[in-house]
Amino acid sequence: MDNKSLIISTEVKEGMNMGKAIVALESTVLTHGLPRPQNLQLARDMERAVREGGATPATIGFLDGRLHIGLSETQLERLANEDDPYKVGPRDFARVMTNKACGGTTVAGTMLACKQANIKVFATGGIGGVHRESPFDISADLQALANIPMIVVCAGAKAILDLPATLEYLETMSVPVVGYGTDDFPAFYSRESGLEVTENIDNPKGIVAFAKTHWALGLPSAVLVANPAPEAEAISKSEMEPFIEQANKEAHEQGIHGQAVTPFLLQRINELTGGKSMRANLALLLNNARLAAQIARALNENEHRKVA
Ligand code: PSU
Ligand code: MN
Repeated sequence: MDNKSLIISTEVKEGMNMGKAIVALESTVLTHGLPRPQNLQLARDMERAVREGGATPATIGFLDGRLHIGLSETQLERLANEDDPYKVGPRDFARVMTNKACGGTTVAGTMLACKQANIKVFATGGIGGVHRESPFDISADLQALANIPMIVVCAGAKAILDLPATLEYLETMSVPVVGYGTDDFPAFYSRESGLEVTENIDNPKGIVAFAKTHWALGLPSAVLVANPAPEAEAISKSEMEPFIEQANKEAHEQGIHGQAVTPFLLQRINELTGGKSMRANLALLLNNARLAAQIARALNENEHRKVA
C-alpha cells in the first residue's frame, strides 16, 4: 500500500524506530462487537493494558478510506461512534478504500494490515471460524491464520461456532494452537471446550521459541495462542450452551446471514445472559492484551539477541 492509503501513527512509528515491542489491536470489536459506550472504553483499556505491559499498542482501522495503524484518541472516538461503519475483512479492503469509508478491521483484516506494516503480535477476543448452521459460512479469519505468519492471542474461537470443525480447519491449514497453560481449547466465554490444543505452553518466552521454530520450517501460517478467559468472569460451558443454541436458532429463523451473523449472535447472547457474557468478553479482551504485550516483548528480546 502507498503511504497515502496507509497511515502509521506517530506513536507507533516512534515505537518501531526505537525497537519497542508492538501489539496490534483489531477494531471490528469496537464497530460491531460491543455496544456504545463500552466499545470506546474497552479500546482505551486495551491500549492502556498494552502500554502497562511495556509495549506500544497499534489499534488498526479505516477512516475515510485510509488504513490507520495506530489511532489517536480522537480517531478512536470517531471510529467507535461512526454511524454505518464497514466490517472490514481482506475482501473488503478495496471496497472501503474506493468508497473512502470508515470501518473496523476483523481479525483477518487486521492481520492483512499487520502484514503491510510488519507487525508480528496481535491481540483479539475470539477468532471467527466455521459456523454451526448451514448455509456454508467459514470466517476469513481462518484463511488469514493459514497465510500470515504472526502470533495471534485470543480466548479461543467464539463459542457460537462449530468448534470441532474450526479446529479441524486450523489443522488442515497447518495453524498450531497453543493453549496458554491449558490442554483444553478455550471457548471464548468458557475456559474449556473439551477439545484439545496442539501444545500447552505456560510462558511467553516458550511461545516465542515455538513460533520461531514453526516459521524456521518455512511454514507461512500463524501461531494461534488460546488464553482462557479470567476465572472470575468466565462462564461455564453448560450455562452458556442453551443461550448459544437459542441465539443460533433465532439467527437462522430470521434469515440473518453473511457479515451480520457474528454481531447478531454476540448481541443476542448478551441480552439472554443479562449482560454477563459482555462482562466476560471485556475481561478476556483485556487479559489477551496483557499476554500479547508480554509475548511481543519476548519476541523483541529474542530478535535483538540474534542481531547482537
Ligand atoms: N471477538 C470478539 N468480538 C468480535 C469479534 C471477535 O470478542 O466482534 C469479531 C472479530 O473481528 C472477528 C469477527 O474477526 O468478529 C469474525 O466475523 P466473521 O465471523 O463474520 O468472520
Ligand atoms: Mn461469515
